[in-house]
Amino acid sequence: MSFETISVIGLGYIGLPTAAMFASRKKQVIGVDVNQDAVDTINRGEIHIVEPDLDMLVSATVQRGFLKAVTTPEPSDAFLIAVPTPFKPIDDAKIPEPDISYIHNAVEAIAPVLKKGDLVILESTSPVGTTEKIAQWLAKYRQDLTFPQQVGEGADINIAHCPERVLPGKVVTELVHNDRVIGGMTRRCSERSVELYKTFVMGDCVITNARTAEMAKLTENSSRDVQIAFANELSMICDELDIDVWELISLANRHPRVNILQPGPGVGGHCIAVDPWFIVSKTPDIAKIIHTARKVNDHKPEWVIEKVNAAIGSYLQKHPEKTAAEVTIACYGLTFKPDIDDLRESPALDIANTIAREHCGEVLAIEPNIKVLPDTTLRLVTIDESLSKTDIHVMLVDHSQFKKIKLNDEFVIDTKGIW
Ligand code: SAJ
Repeated sequence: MSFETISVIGLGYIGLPTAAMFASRKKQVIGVDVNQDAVDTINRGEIHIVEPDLDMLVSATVQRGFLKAVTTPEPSDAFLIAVPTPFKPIDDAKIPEPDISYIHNAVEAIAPVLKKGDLVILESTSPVGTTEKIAQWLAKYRQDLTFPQQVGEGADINIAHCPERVLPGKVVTELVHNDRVIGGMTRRCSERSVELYKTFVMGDCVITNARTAEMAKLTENSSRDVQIAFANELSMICDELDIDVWELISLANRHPRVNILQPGPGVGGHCIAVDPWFIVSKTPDIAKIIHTARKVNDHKPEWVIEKVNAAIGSYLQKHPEKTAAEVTIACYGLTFKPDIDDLRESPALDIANTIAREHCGEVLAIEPNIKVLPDTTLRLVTIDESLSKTDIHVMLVDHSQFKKIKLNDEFVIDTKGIW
């Protein structure tokens, strides 16, 4: 049986582009989201997130009648779950625990409309064992249907984990061209999933089991986190030893088997700073490197703030006629990485907010990708205004606009090495 109607549960950074991609291949796509505003926006052919080329895709598919958004699931041949999997609020002493309640809610919502032959795919990054949990929850809600854990290959409902792996800012291209890991609970579950993704995926669809697929996704992001932690640790060591870390890394990377990533103000976003905890919380006694990398990356913003405080001290020593209240600090960039508008888990935003809270003088923010700042005392200014009045410049995100700035000032903290 082929897939005529496909539902995508969760219309965020992954769900909406995925829904639009299926719709662009002339599938009937039903996007489901609990956020009525997002649903209304999409049904007008507009988008509520920023992602290159997504606006055209959504507008065209809605206009042609292939994509619609609703708040309650409707019957479909396949259901893709792409809801957030954050971690629970923690007290400092503990390891953050994943929060899979959004997945549970999504499963509860689709259960009543499931029918024999349907495929359920978990796309959200999830702790190992979540796909099996979904199967158990569904079996509890729908005792009239059979599931892979009960009958194996011949189950009424097929279930798989196919983690999303696309890079924010390049989602539309990467959805089509990246390889996909397909972790079915049975061979049949995997084969049905490959059939579905082959609607638009040009990369390879590589089959494994659900647990390995869950771990593959967590491993990819943890590997990057560990590599960035190495770069961040080097940057702090080099500062202590008076060595230019950027020059050091470019020299070391000339070795044919060395490829060190770039240090920065810390690691942000909703993936790399979160997913490694899903491994650490499951295997806390074994996941030592992954845990330490998280701690190194999470510590980096504090280190940057210490550098800013030291710079204020040096500035006042050099300008004894001034008081701290007369020192203006500018923070360049607030998003979690360059050339996007996403502030989630952004170390740059945390650093800028902390400086604004602790410094008695003026703190400016320059963020070309954001028009209105969320709850903060920072004042958004243009690059020109900042250059005309700032005493201490703090480079936090290497947006393309900032690379053109030529600074001759003495008091510069450049966490990205672009000046
Ligand atoms: N960063 C550095 N130094 C570097 C590279 C990145 O400090 O050399 C920082 C960035 O500034 C940012 C954070 O790391 O704060 C994460 O940025 P990123 O570009 O590495 O990754 P994300 O979070 O945008 O997307 C990642 C991707 N995963 C991998 O590259 C292994 C993407 O493919 C995943 O789909 C995505 O996570 C996800 O949704 O899980």
